[in-house]
Amino acid sequence: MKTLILYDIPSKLEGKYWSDNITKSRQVDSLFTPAHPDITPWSMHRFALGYKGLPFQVEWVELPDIAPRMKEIGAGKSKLADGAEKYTLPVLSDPNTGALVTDSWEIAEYLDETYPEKPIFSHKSKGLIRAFTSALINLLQPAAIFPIFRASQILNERSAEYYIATREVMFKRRISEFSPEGPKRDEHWAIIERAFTTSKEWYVEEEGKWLMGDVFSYADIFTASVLSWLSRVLHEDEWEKIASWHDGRWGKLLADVKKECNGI
Ligand SMILES: N[C@@H](CCC(=O)N[C@@H](CS)C(=O)NCC(=O)O)C(=O)O
Repeated sequence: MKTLILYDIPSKLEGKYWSDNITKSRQVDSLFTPAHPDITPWSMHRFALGYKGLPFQVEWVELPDIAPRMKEIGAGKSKLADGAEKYTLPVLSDPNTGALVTDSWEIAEYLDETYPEKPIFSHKSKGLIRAFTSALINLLQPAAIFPIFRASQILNERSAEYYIATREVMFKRRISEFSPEGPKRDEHWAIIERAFTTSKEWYVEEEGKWLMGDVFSYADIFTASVLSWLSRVLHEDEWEKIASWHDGRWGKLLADVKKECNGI
């Protein structure tokens, strides 16, 4: 089997990946106002590839190089919330089939259809999982600007410059005003905590560590991707706080998903 290629954006962090900036796949775009970027915890692809045991390598592309590089390889654009189209990552190239897939949700669907052996959308759950991912993102969306602010601090210089400039336009404010310490930051924390409290209520509906009880699915990959993103971009003490909520549930879920996905 030939190695799949995942195009991803590097960071200064060890291992480079940070995934998840807040951008989200097509299925939730329509729920967002253009002023707010959506959430795409990209680790989802790493997790999905790892879960299925597919060999892959990452080609790192700095943010300002995404459009020229994607044009060069012939990748498609993503549709944004406002209907505009833009070259974005992640993009997956599969030399086994010749497929070149843009957009997180499309990548997840492609992987499950092409490599069905260990399904991530079993029991005809795709529609429900899509609704779940939208719901989770919408809970977090109003606080996304806080991790976005932190993400600007972990990118390599060229990407950081591009990211700050484009996100300042997107949010119509200076980066220093994204999540200033004090009441604004506290509000962001309260939103994040509420989002995870609601998620916990969804998770405890079934017995077992996964959202679907004993059945591992893309829903868990997605939740873990959000957690992975937070764990990468936030400061250590900030991530520790989230990891410890609800008796350590979120730190444990991330560790469990990583294990399930062969250590990815
Ligand atoms: N709907 C796409 C959105 C992906 C997305 O927005 N990616 C951002 C990551 S920062 C991107 O590549 N942005 C390019 C840019 O800002 O120019 C998906 O879910 O894959």
